[in-house]
Amino acid sequence: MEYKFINKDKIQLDPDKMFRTLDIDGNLINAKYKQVATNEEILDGYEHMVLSRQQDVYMTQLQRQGRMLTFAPNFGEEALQVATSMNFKDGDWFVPAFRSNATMLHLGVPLRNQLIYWNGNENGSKMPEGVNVMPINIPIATQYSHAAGIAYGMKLQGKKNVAVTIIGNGGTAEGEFYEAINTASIHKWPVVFTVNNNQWSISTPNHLESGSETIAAKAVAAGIPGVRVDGNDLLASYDVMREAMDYAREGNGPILVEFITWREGPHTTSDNPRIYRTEEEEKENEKWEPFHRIEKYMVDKKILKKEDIEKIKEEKLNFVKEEYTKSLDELDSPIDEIFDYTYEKLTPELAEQKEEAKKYFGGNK
Ligand SMILES: Cc1ncc(C[n+]2csc(CCOP(=O)(O)OP(=O)(O)O)c2C)c(N)n1
Repeated sequence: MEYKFINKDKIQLDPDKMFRTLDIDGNLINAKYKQVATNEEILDGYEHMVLSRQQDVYMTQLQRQGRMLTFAPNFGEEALQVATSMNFKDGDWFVPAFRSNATMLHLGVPLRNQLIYWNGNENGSKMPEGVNVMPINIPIATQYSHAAGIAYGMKLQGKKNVAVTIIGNGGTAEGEFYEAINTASIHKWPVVFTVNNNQWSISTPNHLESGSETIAAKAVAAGIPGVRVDGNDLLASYDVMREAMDYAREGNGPILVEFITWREGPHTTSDNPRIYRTEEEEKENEKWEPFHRIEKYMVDKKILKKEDIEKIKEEKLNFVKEEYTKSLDELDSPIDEIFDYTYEKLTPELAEQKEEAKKYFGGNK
């Protein structure tokens, strides 16, 4: 098979280069661009971008009012996330980071699960049957080993499936990042390792996390392809992910995809970016944000009517509000659940703590 984006000998080392289809206003850079995704896929992907955005908007309000716990918003990273899920086939697996909301929604994780999870109840991590998404894992870069392990398992079973995972640019400074890409490369496990290079790791800028100029360059060490793409460009990200997943699916081994993006919001709701970056810098980078670019393209191609944009936003926001109200009925869980799943039999110390907690909270809740 001929690959357009993947070339093992040409890992993208140049920080000025990345694959891109739409310019800053959403016009096609190359008029001859041939759309790979179908119109239906693009519309569905876009609607999930809006849903994720509205979820972040509403959850931020709730958090400020003390009705939601600390969470990691996805502002500005919706396109690369949906471009990933748009390419999933039955049996593929996704291993999320803590900033993977849009991908998870699009892969069928109910919104209510996420509302419950971020409000402190681990039951939100129980995925419905048939949804191949692992629970959110907070320790950085562990996602890469988990995805590599899943891919290994699928290869042993002779399945034609891939595991896809994502971590932040800061995560690529962890030893686990290198261990996972190296081991998967040696054994040619079908895994697509992706990175949301949003330029920040909380308050640390990327140049203080990475000695290499691009994240894709880190693929050199593992002997795998490393591709850079504009993560705010839905079409370019979709096309690259399509090829990357095909590449892994066809038995060529792993690949590293670096999505270039910009974290529009705070790291989490307990972070204040104004302390370490300026408003001017934010405005400059937000000119490349994902929504206006794909909206312009879709309107030009008659995939979306301009007057429907506000309608879709309103509809998604109402859905988020309704789901939040319903999630409140599912928030409480018995004390036992906090203790019961780590060991088959509780240790004496934990048994004592459980009794104490039950006494303290006066019953089962
Ligand atoms: C192993 C580990 N070390 C430290 C942390 C604390 N921590 C949480 S998020 C974060 C920064 C992550 O930055 P990056 O990997 O760039 O991802 P982003 O949050 O930008 O998506 C840190 C240091 C953690 N969760 N896990």
